[in-house]
Amino acid sequence: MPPKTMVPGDVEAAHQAGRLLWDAERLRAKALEVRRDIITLLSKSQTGHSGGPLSCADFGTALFFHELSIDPRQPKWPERDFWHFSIGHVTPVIYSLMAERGYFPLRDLMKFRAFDGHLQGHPSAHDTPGIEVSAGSLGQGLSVCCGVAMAARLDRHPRRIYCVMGDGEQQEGQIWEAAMFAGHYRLDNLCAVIDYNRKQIDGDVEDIMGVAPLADKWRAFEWNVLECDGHDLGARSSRRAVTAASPP
Ligand SMILES: Cc1ncc(C[n+]2csc(CCOP(=O)(O)OP(=O)(O)O)c2C)c(N)n1
Ligand SMILES: [Mg+2]
Repeated sequence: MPPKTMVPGDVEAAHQAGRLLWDAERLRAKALEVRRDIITLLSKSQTGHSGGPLSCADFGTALFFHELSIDPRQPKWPERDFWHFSIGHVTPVIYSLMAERGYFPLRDLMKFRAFDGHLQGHPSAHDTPGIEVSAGSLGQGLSVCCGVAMAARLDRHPRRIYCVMGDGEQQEGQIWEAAMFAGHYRLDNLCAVIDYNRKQIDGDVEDIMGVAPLADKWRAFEWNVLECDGHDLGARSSRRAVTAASPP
């Protein structure tokens, strides 16, 4: 059965502060809107990546509309969870999730990569309120998130920290230093999500420089790893994906 279309009240509900904990039906409907936004903004701007954004659309919706405790009207809300897409090239999905959640108006998506807009091709903390850290150079995000997670622990701040990475990105050496750090220091407030879509720009990840067996590698770095279908919003697997993949 196709997901229901959004009812007007859902727009206001989507902009609420805190952790939304939406159920699978609402998540499916919102994920469809996110996919529509991605295609629309890419068609309008005639520039940008499509593959990575679309493969993040479903678990990304679970992250923003079920899991994260944030206040889109106050991006710097001191109590907020910290989220970061280390794969900066997936801005079409990042900006769609932000707009649908209420960080800025949906119409701004039509100015993706425009000189008179605030949505750069890669996320810029200087231009877009809500983007915590600029990104684009692969491999750096988990290190940033380790620092934020360690700081939260030292401050006794209850926030959780979420880092989204790509599978091709796993070829970057810096990720493994950060993985080792998180495992050693048992950063249990840190959750890493890897979009294992088996593709990167130049082709299949396994042909270019294989990352398999990826889950076993992370387990060897002392992480609690959960493998699931990031498009399946019904079986709680995407929800579990954004809550469980963290060091024990
Ligand atoms: C350090 C660095 N090297 C190369 C690139 C160019 N680049 C942008 S996206 C991408 C592919 C990344 O693959 P993956 O992590 O699987 O993301 P997906 O293509 O699946 O979205 C590359 C190599 C980059 N942004 N940063
Ligand atoms: Mg990939």
